[in-house]
Amino acid sequence: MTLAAGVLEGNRLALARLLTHIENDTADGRAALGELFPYTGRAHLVGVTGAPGTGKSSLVNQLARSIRNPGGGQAPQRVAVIAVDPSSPFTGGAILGDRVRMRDLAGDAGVFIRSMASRGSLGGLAATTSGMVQVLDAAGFEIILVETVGAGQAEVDIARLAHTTLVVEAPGLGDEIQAIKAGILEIADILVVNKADRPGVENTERALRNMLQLAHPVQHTFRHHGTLESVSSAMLEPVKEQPIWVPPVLRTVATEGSGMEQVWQAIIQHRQHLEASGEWQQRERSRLETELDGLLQATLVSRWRNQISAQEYQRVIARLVDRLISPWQAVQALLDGDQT
Ligand SMILES: Nc1nc2c(ncn2[C@@H]2O[C@H](COP(=O)(O)OP(=O)(O)OP(=O)(O)O)[C@@H](O)[C@H]2O)c(=O)[nH]1
Ligand SMILES: [Mg+2]
Repeated sequence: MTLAAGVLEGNRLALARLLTHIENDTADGRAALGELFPYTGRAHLVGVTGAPGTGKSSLVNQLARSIRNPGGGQAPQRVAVIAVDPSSPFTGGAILGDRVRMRDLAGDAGVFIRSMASRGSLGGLAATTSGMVQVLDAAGFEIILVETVGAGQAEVDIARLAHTTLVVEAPGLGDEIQAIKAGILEIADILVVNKADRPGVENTERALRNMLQLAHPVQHTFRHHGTLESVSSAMLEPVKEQPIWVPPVLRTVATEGSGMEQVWQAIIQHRQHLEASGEWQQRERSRLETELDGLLQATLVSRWRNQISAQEYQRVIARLVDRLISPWQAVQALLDGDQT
């Protein structure tokens, strides 16, 4: 039986092994992705990002528990967690978080947790994460939580991958300022102020709400050819009266598990909003477009690098460094063998 067939049957060992193939970007892994792709497109991808140490791992852990034990007689959804680059050099907290998570949720067949450190594959972190998400989606996990440490570009990449993006802040880190710098509000669908047991929570919350008020009545963010763009909603309104999603600001104490039900409900509401507004389809399309674009670029560059000799490459760089040719001329020389 192929690994892909094993995954479709719900075999956890096959799932774990296939994820390793994806992480290492093997030929078998790519073949399996081809087999599984028709079974994808059902999962709700939730990105969880934010500054180091804000409590993302703790939150994801508690959220997974909440999802597995929903109130009001709802059927629990199957949840998978991918922790990207868990060995944060800043806090080291995530490794501990991972262990705690394992222990809490171990033995529940409706939960699957995977850490991912490698980012060496073709197409980089985004391609690997996206492949893993496809495998978990095909395996029948309905909610896939992807935790990344916010460091600029990674946050934006996750937002492009996810249907719903949670940005986690914590009081007292000067995060309000960081948020503006990173343009984090642009990508946040739900804002979580974690560590609400700490002093300064009101300030953080107020700062976020103020920024949202500035941002939301006049701005509408959408994805166009994989890039985030925003236009004034006045420009959109004549075209179509679209319900606008204003990101809620929610308090949590992840270490105690408080506020989780509200976060989970907000995630469900966001999905309903995406479906009702037609944005779900738009995001699906731009997600796939972005992925294709990334893979295409990586593949073309790597193909081209394979056919040019290292010697030739070094020769052009030497000429560039000596300022005999400009960067554009260097590109031309490498692509067209132009002997400028
Ligand atoms: N007081 C308090 N501490 C918390 C809360 N949530 C998490 N912590 C603590 O904050 C530290 C970091 O938590 P993590 O969950 O590892 O944070 P993280 O954002 O995943 O960290 P990185 O992945 O390293 O960026 C740990 O010591 C947690 O116990 C909270 O709500 N209140
Ligand atoms: Mg973490």
